[in-house]
Amino acid sequence: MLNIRIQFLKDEINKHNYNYYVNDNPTISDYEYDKLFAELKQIEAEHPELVTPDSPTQRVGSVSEKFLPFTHTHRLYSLDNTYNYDDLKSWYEKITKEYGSQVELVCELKIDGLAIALTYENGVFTRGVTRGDGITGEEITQNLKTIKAIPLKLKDGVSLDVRGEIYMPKSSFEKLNAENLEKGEKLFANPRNAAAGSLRQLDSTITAKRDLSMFTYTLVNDGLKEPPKTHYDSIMYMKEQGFKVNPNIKLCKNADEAIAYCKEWENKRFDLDYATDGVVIKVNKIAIQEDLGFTSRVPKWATAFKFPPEEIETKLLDIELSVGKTGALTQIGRAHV
Ligand code: 0OW
Repeated sequence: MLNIRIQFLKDEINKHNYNYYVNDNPTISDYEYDKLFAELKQIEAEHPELVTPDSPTQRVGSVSEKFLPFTHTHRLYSLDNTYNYDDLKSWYEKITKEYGSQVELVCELKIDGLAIALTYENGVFTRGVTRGDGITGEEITQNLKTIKAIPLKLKDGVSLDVRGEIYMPKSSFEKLNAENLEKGEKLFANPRNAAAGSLRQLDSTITAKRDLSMFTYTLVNDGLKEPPKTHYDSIMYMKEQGFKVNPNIKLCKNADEAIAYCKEWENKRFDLDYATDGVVIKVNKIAIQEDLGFTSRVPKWATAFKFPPEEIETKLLDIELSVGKTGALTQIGRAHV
C-alpha cells in the first residue's frame, strides 16, 4: 500500500515539475504541489529505506568538500565561428560539394550559458559533469539535481547521455543582482557568469535557490537500439523522453534558409528571457556528419554564426583609485549593467 502511494507521489510530483519547468505550463496550484511534496517527505522520513535517487525530494541535497574530476566518455567539442553571411555560404558550399545541393541544416539559437554532460542509466539521472576543457570536467551531479528542467527519470528506461546548456533566465539574473546589490554582495556581470557561479557552489542548497534551467542539444545515441538518423529527430527524441529543448530550433533546407533564420533572430532574440550570442548551424543527416567528422577541436559539420556583440548601456557607479607597486595610480570604474 505504502509503496503504491509513494510511487504515485513521486510520479505525480515529477510530472508537475515537467509541466512547470520543461513545458512552462503548470497544471496544479503551488498549494496542491506543496501538499503532495510534504506528504512524500513525511513518508520518506518515516521510511528512509523507501527513498530512491529519482525521488523529487532528492533534488535539494548536500554540501560537498570539492568537485571531483571526471573524464567524458565522448568529448565535448567547441564550434568554429562565422561572422558574416558570405562566410556561412562558403562553409556550406565547402562541406556539401560532394553531397549534391540541398543538404538539410538544423538551426539552433546559441544559448549563452555553460555546457554540461548528463548521464542516464536505465532511465535514471546518475551523473552530471561540467564541460571543463571538453575532455575532463567536474562532477556536479548534486547541484544539477536541483535544476527542475533536468528530468530525474526518463519516459522509457533507456541508458543514454545528453549534452546541453545550463542558463539563468535574464529576469532571474536581474533579480539576483538587485538582491546582491541590496545586500552589498558582488554583482554578476552577465547571466552566464551568474549561472556558472551558481553551479560551482559546494553547497547545493545555494544552487537550489538560484533559478537555473537547461536546453539540451546533443544526444549521444550509441546505446540506443534504433539511433535517430537525423539531428532533428534526435532533438525530438530528447523532447519525447522529457528533456527541455529550445522551441525555436528550425529544420532548414539549405544555407539560404539558415541565413534567413539568423536575420530573423538577430534582433528578435532580445525579446527572449535567455541570453544568446549566435546561431549554431548543423548538418541534419547523421550519416553526413559522420562522413565529415571533426578537426582536433571542432566538428566540420557545424558552425556557430555569431551575432555582433550587443552594445549595452552601463551606469558608472564609482571610480576607485588603485595604487600600484611603483606608486602609479590606476582609475577603476565600477559600472552596473
Ligand atoms: N550553446 C549552444 C550550443 C548548441 C555542439 C555539438 C557539436 C559541437 C557543439 O546553444 N545549441 N549546440 C551545440 O552543439 N553546442 C552549443 O554550445 C557549445 C558548448 C561549448 C561550445 C559551444 O558553445
